[in-house]
Amino acid sequence: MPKITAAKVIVTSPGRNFVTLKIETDEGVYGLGDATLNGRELAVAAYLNDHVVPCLIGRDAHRIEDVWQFLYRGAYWRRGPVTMSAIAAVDTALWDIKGKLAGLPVYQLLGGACREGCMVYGHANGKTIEETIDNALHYQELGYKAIRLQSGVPGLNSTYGVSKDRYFYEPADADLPTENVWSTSKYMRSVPPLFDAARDALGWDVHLLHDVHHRLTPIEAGRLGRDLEPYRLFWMEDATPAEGQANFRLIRQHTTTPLAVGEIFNSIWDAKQLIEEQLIDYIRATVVHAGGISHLRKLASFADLYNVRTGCHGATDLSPVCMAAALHFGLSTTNFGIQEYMRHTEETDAVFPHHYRFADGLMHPGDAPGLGVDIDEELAAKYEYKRAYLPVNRLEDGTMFHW
Ligand code: GCO
Ligand code: MG
Repeated sequence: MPKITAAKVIVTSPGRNFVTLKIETDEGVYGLGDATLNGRELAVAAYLNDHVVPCLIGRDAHRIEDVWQFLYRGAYWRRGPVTMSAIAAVDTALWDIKGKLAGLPVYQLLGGACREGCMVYGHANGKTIEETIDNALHYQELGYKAIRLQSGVPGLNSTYGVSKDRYFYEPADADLPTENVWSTSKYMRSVPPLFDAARDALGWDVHLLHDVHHRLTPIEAGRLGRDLEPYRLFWMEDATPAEGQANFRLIRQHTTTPLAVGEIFNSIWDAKQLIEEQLIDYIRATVVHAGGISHLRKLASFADLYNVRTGCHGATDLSPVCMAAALHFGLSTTNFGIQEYMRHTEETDAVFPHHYRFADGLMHPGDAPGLGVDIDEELAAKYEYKRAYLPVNRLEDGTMFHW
């Protein structure tokens, strides 16, 4: 049996913070797992260092499910983003090790490819509709089959999803949280014209997506979904906060626009009712925040019974290690729907050399044994952790609101 001999937590900030777990074995093979929790990175690093790593030493690296259950049931305190990101990192690293020892890419261990590649969506955004459409046309030229559109809201200074950079959307950019101002009525008026213009400019062969970022009440979301029906969206994301899963019943009663939710979920229990009652069409939980490849597979199999497909979160705060894991998962999961893809900066790509590739709107994890992603530790050590927060949001009268 390959015995775990060491595990270390690597914190690096090549443009943004990442936490990576590296598990070593006595067979000379190591595995990597992403443990990044945006804006709360050091909590997971401490959880791993202080409470998980000591329990790993000496264990059989092949017993992925047993280790998962040990960390989940054994902690007594179940679920939660910190715990589940830590467990995810261990789980992902162990799949990486198993693949390397078997000489196979992880997707082969998960049942093999169900498709040629994973359809991904890119992010087009701009301060104005024109700028957003211009950006979307560029993605179309690059071969993307699906594009998410976010545009500035007239009358508001800054809007979620509208980046300072053409390719990289990075909201966690301040030493203390930036405060933004929000108006639901201004926002609601601004979205249908964006998609109207988008269909005129981009045609009907491209999938269009939009992220509401948990900012509407269920009835407001129902109205927006209905207003967007003529533009046939691929999905409307995070229409309302999903802690109360039954909230989605009301949205469903009012619109046929497909619904996606779950980037902040960390367990199958967060989505149970949403899936069983078919209140959503896509589940966005992903490898790093939802307990790793093992737990996500259970979630996807459950979702498959209810016609819900996957649409994993893939923003820049999910490291290339998570991206690779998500692609192995997506390639081998029958009810895969789409994968979010926000390109990482060159600095990040240099710290995490990887085999995954993009062509014609699809991504493939590559055929290197394991996950096919590595970490250049010497380079990683050059980028020191830098505290960075996500912004917060207030209504125009100063009331604290959802970000
Ligand atoms: C998305 C997300 C991100 C998150 C970010 C939080 O759809 O990609 O909403 O932009 O806000 O990943 O860390
Ligand atoms: Mg989102």
